[in-house]
Amino acid sequence: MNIAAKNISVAAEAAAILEKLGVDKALYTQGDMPSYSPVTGEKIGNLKTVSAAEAAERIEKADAAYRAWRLVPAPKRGELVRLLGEELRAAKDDLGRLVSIEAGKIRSEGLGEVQEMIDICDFAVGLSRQLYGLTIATERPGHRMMETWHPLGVVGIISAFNFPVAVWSWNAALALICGDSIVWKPSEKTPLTALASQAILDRALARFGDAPEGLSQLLIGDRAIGEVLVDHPKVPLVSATGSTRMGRDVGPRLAKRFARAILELGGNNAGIVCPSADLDMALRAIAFGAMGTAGQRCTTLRRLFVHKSVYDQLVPRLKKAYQSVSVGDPLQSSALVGPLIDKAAFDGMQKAIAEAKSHGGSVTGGERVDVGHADGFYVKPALVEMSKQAGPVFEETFAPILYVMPYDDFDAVLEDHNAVAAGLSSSIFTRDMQESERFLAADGSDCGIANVNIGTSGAEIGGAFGGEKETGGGRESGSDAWRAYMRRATNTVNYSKALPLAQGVSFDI
Ligand code: UN1
Repeated sequence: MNIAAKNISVAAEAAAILEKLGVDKALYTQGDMPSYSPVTGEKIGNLKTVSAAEAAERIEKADAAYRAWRLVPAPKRGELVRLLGEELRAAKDDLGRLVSIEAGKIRSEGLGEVQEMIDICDFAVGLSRQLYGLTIATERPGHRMMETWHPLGVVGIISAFNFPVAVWSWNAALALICGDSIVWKPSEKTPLTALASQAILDRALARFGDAPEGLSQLLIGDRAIGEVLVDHPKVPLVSATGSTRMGRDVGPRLAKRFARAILELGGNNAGIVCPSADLDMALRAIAFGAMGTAGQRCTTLRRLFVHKSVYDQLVPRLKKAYQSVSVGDPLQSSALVGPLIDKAAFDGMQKAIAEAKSHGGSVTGGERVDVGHADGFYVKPALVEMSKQAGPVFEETFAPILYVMPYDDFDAVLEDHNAVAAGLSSSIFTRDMQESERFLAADGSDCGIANVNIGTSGAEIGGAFGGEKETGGGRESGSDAWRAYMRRATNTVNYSKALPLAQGVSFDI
């Protein structure tokens, strides 16, 4: 098959999936915002965008929908999310393939992303019967104190290209059971999967029957449209996933109007391989964490500290894995590493590698790979041996570069581990309980996610997801992340005939 024929098939395939999922063709063929597949570099859509005025109108509609939705009992709201989970199960293969076409993920990871959506729906359905508030002992006789969790309002969702639909679903599923409406500004790099997800939710809404109109809105557009969402007074919470640079802009804007922010920004995640580590296990975990998704997860393993006593056993094997890993078209091959999202990502990777070399780094891989698509940016993942952290090691480069460094002192390596600006994910490989517990302790890893004997990426939805420092501090997905999507009211009820004041204050008139 020649390249042109392959190119036609990617665009045609995307169109066929969108049609099957019931997306209005005009939305992705008759607009002026082009979208491309990183698989071939081919244009796969011309998206209709919304104007700032239209975006504001949609937010108003979502606000009106919220006002009705908040009165629907939470378990009934859960029924909508249950139906969404069913529709996602039915659409898993198609949506997963569209994720591969649009974000360049290998098939298994495209499907895994949709599975993550299904999982959060299941979680949210259960949660819809568990939005518990506390009953609290009061100091006054004949009183009762409790807290009630109420819906919050319109939840703005800003998502990134690398998890184009799962991160939306984390927010959407929780927001919907919490009684909120949702307005989604997806990445400009992945608008088609957003249209598809909205269509899938529309099916669930149709089956549900009487949900208020406008409960879920989609804003296709550029940064200016994201700003409308961030600045709109009727959006009390914005959950934004993307670069730290984006978060630096979004965070203060939200703070200025006292809106809530859930920020999930950059990661510069590290692993530590200790002397007692199971090296076979560590090797597999490191390979997936560093090379999986072509290094384009916010949880990707980017720094690896290996104890000197096992360095020469592990690192040569790791280098071999880097040399032999299959890089290729995620749709037409069984490759483990697909393309980078675009040329800018490729240029950023080359720049970081050059900088690492200038700091004494020794590089395996990193070169462009020709898979037969002239406009696709495929690379061999890069393993860069450094004597210590320097230059680009301190930055997140959104590409498959793993910096590997030796260590010999545990306290010192913990310090190096925490010496970067981001604080998302981390892992330690050890069979020594003192080391693993120390890593998880208050003076251990400073990240939102700290793992033992598994890699940094591929978190399950059941835990709270997010990180500290320049990662932004937000938590999404499982555990009690739902609380951020609701407002808490503390209620004190006096069922006595007296009016005792708290703190023993007397005020007799
Ligand atoms: C992201 O890269 O923004 O833990 C999210 C993981 C996935 C989610 C990543 N479950 O790698």
